[in-house]
Amino acid sequence: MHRKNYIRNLKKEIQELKEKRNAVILAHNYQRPEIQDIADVLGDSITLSLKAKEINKDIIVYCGVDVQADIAKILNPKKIVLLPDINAKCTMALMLYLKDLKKAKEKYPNSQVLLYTNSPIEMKGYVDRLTTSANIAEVAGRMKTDTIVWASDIHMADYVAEKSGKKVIPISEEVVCPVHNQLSLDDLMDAKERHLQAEVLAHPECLSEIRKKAKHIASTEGILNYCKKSNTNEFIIATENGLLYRLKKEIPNKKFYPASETAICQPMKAITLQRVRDSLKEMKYQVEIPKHILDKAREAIEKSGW
Ligand code: CIZ
Ligand code: SF4
Repeated sequence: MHRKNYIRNLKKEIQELKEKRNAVILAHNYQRPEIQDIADVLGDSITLSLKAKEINKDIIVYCGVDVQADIAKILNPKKIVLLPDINAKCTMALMLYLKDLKKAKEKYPNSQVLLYTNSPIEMKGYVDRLTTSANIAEVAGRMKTDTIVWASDIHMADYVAEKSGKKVIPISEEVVCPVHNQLSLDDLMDAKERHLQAEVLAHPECLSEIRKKAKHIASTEGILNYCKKSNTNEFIIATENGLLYRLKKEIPNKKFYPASETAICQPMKAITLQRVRDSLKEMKYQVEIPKHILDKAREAIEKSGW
């Protein structure tokens, strides 16, 4: 079959199955263009999961990585949440271990633990507070402690310290998002030389030397909103490059350039049209979270104020 027909048929099948199952498709801003095109809602993890609460559908198809689909389930416990590909696992979350978190907590008994959403489910059932990239400053700032044990990316640990003025102790010096960690200052300076008028916008997972060059630091949704409102017409985007598709589509009169051509998250791209179709057809892979973890994680989210 001609490729165009194949894709058109797949999209039609997805649409029909979506209606039959009474489902909504959520897609993270790092998803492939064709997945962004079929999504009912696009966004960062907090936008997607909070919007899903307001949508009266039985099933959520979560196009993103496993650890973000967990948040959708925690906030929508009565709905069925489907992750279309079991291999869509955040590489950074795979570097995190509950035993390292417990060790840090023992070493700093007066601390509170702050966890980033991209983390294993058993850790979400253990912590005091949970944050996404969109609300770090607020959540960290509201914590009634001077010492935060930070259970995630070391570059974000620096960012949390800068934003909150608190002592931030990462549970391991080795945890990074490989996609943002490989985005070098050399790459960024090359992009700046090619696009002299462009403003740099960066994600908090970037190295501090990249963040220092940025006009604005925000989650992917924050970057999109900033570009919509700004009087500037050209931007260099320092994050995973899936976001550029959405920026170009929703803001066609402005120009967007990647800070690095190689900032691509493979697990995010594991979700394909075929996987979404199969997911709706076979009701797989359902996100299941033990009740005690789900309750504890929801409590941490409520205490965090989102
Ligand atoms: O969309 C973002 O900013 C990322 C990468 C994480 C999140 O919080 O969804
Ligand atoms: Fe995980 Fe990094 Fe991919 Fe985000 S970009 S899903 S933090 S590996």
